[in-house]
Amino acid sequence: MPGRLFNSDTQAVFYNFKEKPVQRMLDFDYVCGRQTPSIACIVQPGSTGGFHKVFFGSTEVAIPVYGSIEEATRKHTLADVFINYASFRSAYDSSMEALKQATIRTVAIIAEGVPERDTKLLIAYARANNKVIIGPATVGGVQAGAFKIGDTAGTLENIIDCKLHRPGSIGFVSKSGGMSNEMYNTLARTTDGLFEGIAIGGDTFPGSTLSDHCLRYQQIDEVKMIVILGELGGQDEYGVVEALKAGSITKPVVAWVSGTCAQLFKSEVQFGHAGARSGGAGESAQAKNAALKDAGAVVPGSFEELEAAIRQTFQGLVDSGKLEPRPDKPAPQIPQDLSAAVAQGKVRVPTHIVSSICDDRGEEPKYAGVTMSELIEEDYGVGDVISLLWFKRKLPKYASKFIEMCVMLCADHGPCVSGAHNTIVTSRAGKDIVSSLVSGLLTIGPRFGGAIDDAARCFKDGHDNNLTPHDFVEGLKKRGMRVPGIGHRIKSKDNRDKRVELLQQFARKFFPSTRYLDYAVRVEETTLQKSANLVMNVDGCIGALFLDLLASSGAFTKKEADEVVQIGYLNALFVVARSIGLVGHALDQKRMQQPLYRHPWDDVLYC
Ligand code: Q5B
Repeated sequence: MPGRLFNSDTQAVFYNFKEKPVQRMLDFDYVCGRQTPSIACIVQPGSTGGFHKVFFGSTEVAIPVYGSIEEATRKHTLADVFINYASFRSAYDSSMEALKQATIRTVAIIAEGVPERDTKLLIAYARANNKVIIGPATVGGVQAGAFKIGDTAGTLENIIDCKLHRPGSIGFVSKSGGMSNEMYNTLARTTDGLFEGIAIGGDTFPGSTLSDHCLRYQQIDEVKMIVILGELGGQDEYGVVEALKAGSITKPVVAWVSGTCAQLFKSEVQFGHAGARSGGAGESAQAKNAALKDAGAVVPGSFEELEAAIRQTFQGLVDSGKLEPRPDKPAPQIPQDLSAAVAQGKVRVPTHIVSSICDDRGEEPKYAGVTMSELIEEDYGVGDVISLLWFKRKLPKYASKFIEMCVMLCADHGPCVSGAHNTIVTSRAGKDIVSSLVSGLLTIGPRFGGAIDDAARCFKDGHDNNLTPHDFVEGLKKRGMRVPGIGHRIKSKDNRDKRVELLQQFARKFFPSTRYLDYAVRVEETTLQKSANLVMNVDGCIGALFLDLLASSGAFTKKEADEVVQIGYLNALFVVARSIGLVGHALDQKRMQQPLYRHPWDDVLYC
């Protein structure tokens, strides 16, 4: 196994994008003073490429993203570490593929639960090809001041507290990732800090062993002392024992094997890690601690005494002149993420959007303060939902019923009207439902379906200014305007629009007042004298009745009612309603597999 795995130029291929560990690696780089980010590229299986933006200090950098390991390693030949965040299901395939890349020397496998058989195959390949596996089931490792794998050592505050932004003199290896964090802290308090730390992972068959890393530390000059944290279960610690006895490790070793409490249990105990199981006597923490002590390691009497043992051993090296403590250096301040600073109330940021109708932040969304549960429990209808989201209030029952009637009665008017025609042609051109719907909706305007707002404005103006219907009609004519809400292509004096009749009947029965409708009817009497098809149409009827609703329901102030008319809410009723029919027409054409529409030549006057 090679001695040194990392330095301050080491770069990694990060497999299976995970935002937090990627950003944490780059934050570590920044506090270490690295010149280049430690992640050369990201492999996102199946991706078509692109970039991922991350902070490198206070500026952003773009890290290339590739869809395959082969492409990533071909394009980033200097990246020799592969950090594998694949799940336990795919960790074997991706790790093996990475090991087979000539440029990759070290593979860190984060996943827990990788089948032991798979791990053994990976180990065999790695050993045969002089490559290093860290893990599976590991948090990774760190070379202080140089390179860090994924989430190792936790938050930036912890990293700085543990002095990991600059190198110390201790080589550390443990099985547990969580305990390695604990030990980095201990080492920062008792020594000049960590040089390199590796968590080999808690599986029964780790990709690299405690002794593998101790033997590496033996080769690294900057490592002056080795600290080992083993655990009960397995034989791994005996590799260190052998190396000590054989003289392959000559640097001072302080070791502790945790799990001594297993003896207090009557039956076999399984701790958190797959490999942490009290098996035969030789696998107990007591046996391994004794063997390590016997081989020359400093082994304290309990975990509580480990800190003192490390401190004394380190001090002994300093006192004997074998170790000159590495200097501390202040870590650069890293800018705080905006979201974290906002959460802590440290900064305030102006919002870019103001919204007042729907709040989706709580347990359940609210429409104008009414929860989804209330909508269902209290039997709200579509008219109530429109009232809440458009008018921000609950209207009287008759008013929301009226809105629902408008939606129902305007939902469709056959295939020949402008909107349906467009939708049918679009659907037959092979376009999707949304495109077909939208092409129909785009015909809604002053002549077709979109005359409701103008009808309301004009009838309000005529009524409120006491214009006689005659003066009202003639006044618009003088301005070259048609009366909005009057006239229909097929409806006439003797063929009234049933929709208009139904709406009028309802309003006369339930509305407190229908004075605007009455005015519109008198206008209609005037226009019908001109031509039989100048009837009040559905747009005109809805426009006039909405004026009555706004004025007489008691739900709106005069100012609010004027605003509704001025902004123009009411064409939207036709839009909502007719969307139902247009979707129906689009689906109808597809269901019947209608071919591309082409208008016949003989129906066109070529001039
Ligand atoms: N004249 C609707 O016109 C239509 C006049 C008028 C004074 C008028 C026309 C109009 C105002 C807009 C309006 C909503 C274009 C209609 C709807 C939904 C629908 C549709 C469906 C559905 C029909 C003949 C003569 C001319 C004109 C005069 C016509 N309208 N004068 N005020 N309002 N109305 N739109 O039949 O002297 O010969 O030049 O613009 O309210 O869209 O079902 O089909 O549910 O889908 O084509 O109900 O009324 O009449 O244009 O040949 O005019 O009457 O000035 O006089 P027509 P034109 P002159 S509801």
